[in-house]
Amino acid sequence: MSFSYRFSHAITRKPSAAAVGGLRAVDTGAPDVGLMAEHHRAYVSALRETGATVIELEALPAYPDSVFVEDTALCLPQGAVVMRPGAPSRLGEAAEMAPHLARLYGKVARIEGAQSFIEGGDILVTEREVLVGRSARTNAAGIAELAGIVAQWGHPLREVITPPGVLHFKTDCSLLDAETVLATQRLAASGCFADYRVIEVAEGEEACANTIRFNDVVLVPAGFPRTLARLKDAGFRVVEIGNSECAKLDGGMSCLSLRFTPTP
Ligand code: CIR
Repeated sequence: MSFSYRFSHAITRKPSAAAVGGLRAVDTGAPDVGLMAEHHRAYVSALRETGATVIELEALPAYPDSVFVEDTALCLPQGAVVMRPGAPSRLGEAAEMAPHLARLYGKVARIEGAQSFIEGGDILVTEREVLVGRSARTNAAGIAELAGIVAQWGHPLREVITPPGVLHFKTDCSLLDAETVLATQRLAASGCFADYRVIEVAEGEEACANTIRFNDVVLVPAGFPRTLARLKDAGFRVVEIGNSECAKLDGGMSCLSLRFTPTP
């Protein structure tokens, strides 16, 4: 099947000038939005080169973090679930995404509880399960709601822990194929990938853990040569994409797209 890394579609959203005000754990300076847009164009081209249809949504200046579309939804072959981001400034981004997904899937499910919070960055979909990390953005109520929805579609959900101080579960890991994940040493040590083959990012290159396997390529942030070599040695076709500006907002490769194959 390989629904967890082969996709017909992706949705991205262009960055806006408002990205300078995006959320960040540590302020390392404002992102250069011109350079961010250049990196974003390279990202979209790399997705398109795999043969996928990429729907590029217009920038949403009212939401400084809206380039990070992954957090607004979970897309599975059977349906899409609109999230409830735990960051108050990002809640409205999910509502902005819903009609686009409804058009592609016919309808969407939603996380609705007033106390339920969950962001797509905390969700790793593999061929056999949906892993969700509890984090500062994703709580037990949000995870329980999602579990009920995806169970109806035949996907077991396993709750895991996002390492303390790490924004999202997938800040520290990514899926490479049906059996293999790329992970930081700190996340791998938690044991959550005991049933998978793990390739660890090189020490000091933790910011390279967030990649995406998209059809035949793995998109990785540029500037992490030792991890890049590990991926190549393991046989993956790797494309490097500049991420210096999104990194200032704690964003990486997965955050910049929703990836899916809708079956209306
Ligand atoms: C935020 O803090 O929400 C954004 N500045 C970064 C979101 C990154 N998204 C992701 O990892 N899925």
